[in-house]
Amino acid sequence: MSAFGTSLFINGEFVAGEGRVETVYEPALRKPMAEVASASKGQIDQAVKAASGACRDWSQRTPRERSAALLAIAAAVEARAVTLAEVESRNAGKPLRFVKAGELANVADVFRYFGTAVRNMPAPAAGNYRSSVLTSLVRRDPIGVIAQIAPWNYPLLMAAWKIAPAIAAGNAVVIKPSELTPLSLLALSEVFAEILPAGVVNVVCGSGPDVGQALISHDLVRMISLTGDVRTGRAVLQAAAGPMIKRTHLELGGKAPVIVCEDADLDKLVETLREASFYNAGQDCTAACRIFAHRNVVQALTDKLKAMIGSLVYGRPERDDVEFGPVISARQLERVDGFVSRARAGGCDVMQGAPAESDGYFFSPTLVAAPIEAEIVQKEVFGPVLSITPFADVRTALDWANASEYGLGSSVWSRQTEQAMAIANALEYGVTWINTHGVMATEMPHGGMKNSGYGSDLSMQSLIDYTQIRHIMLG
Ligand code: TXE
Repeated sequence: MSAFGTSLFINGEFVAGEGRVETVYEPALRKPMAEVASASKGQIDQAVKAASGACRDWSQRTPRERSAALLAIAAAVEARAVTLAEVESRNAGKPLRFVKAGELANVADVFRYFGTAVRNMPAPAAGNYRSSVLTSLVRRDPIGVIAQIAPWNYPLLMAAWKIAPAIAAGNAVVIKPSELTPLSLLALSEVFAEILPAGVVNVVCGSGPDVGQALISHDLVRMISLTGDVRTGRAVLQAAAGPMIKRTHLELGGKAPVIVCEDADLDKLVETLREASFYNAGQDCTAACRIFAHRNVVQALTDKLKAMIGSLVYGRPERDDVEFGPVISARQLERVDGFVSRARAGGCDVMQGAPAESDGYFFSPTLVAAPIEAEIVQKEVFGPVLSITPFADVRTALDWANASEYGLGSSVWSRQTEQAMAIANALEYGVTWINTHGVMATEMPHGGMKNSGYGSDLSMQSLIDYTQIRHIMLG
């Protein structure tokens, strides 16, 4: 049975939600796209119990068997890439050509990578550390039921980042997509229904405070993984400190600084920022959103950025010439507009690209020249907005970057490798790029520091994060 738009996926079956009905919008049109009935409290309980039951068998499967399932999911994603991309593009407002060629390929790659990685996890050591016993073994075991809360900016890709390592490691999951973008994960659940044993992956839809909160508070949940706002991260930590203590894995956004030294290649930088700042309408936790530029190059850089922003093409996601689409919702549009309006009212110089079409939640690409203390330089805007602030010496730029509450993505631009490396080493950020920005590799860890959270997505490290280390001593 098709899940699209109307169902939950619990214990291998598509079932109608018994909770509140949420209208899901198409942001490029400001129009409803589907009605999705949320999970009731009883259905959340059923999903968690289904995961708990499925875990008993799934956790005992060999890496080879689990790997085969993940590789089959990757192939099925590729076979359905066009349909999945169309759903994702309409619901999240992303240019269809990028979703087809980039994001869906990455979803398949993530399942394929973790399907391979789990067979390459080294067996932990055995040894003897006391004369009175025979040996000590270290095991890396699954944790159990993982509650996963996914965001709306990359609905399917973030779901893949969460589900693939968790099930590869032998856990079972109950995942809640964002109430704004549940449709692509419901469509992908048809693949889970065909390939995975019932209960290994369960999908419950609904709002954060309602369905999300009930899910993360459930006593059978052993770990909570979230990609979302800092405020939501705090709700997760509180739920984790309930009657049953839970592990947590948090990715809570960022405010990526771009430190531009006097000798930086400005043309390469501007070409990179075209995508690194504006892909997905800037709704990206590592988006290059605040430039700290040496005062001797700030004017030249501002001129080049203005020209680039003036040439950016944005609009309806099905057009094959657009670089980005609308922001996700009326609320996000209001939020982004609020930041820019307050910057303008506070005396910042605001430069914008082509005016936005009014039929969708579009926001014109924007450059704001602002002092370091301005709200727009300090807070996560999550829209197609870039700020630029001059500095006199690199030490100041480094101090500004490290004073941030966030610590996820950052980049350094300099032709002198030693200078760039010294700055990169001193940055308190989980990811630092040198002379590039925003490039990801499935094999490399992605995660933050400070209010950006902790725990790694992608890489062998993520697989390790979804396991529990155990010691068994043989007397
Ligand atoms: O996030 P929420 P919002 C940042 C970004 C954005 C801001 C607000 O700055 O402008 O957050 O976005 C679920 N228990 N990021 O309000 O609410 C929610 O249903 C359990 C950065 O939309 O955190 C959704 O599934 N779940 C970010 C998910 O949390 C709860 C991605 C994320 O939405 C919950 C998204 C609760 N009490 C926003 N409350 C990134 N790190 O990339 C909410 N949720």
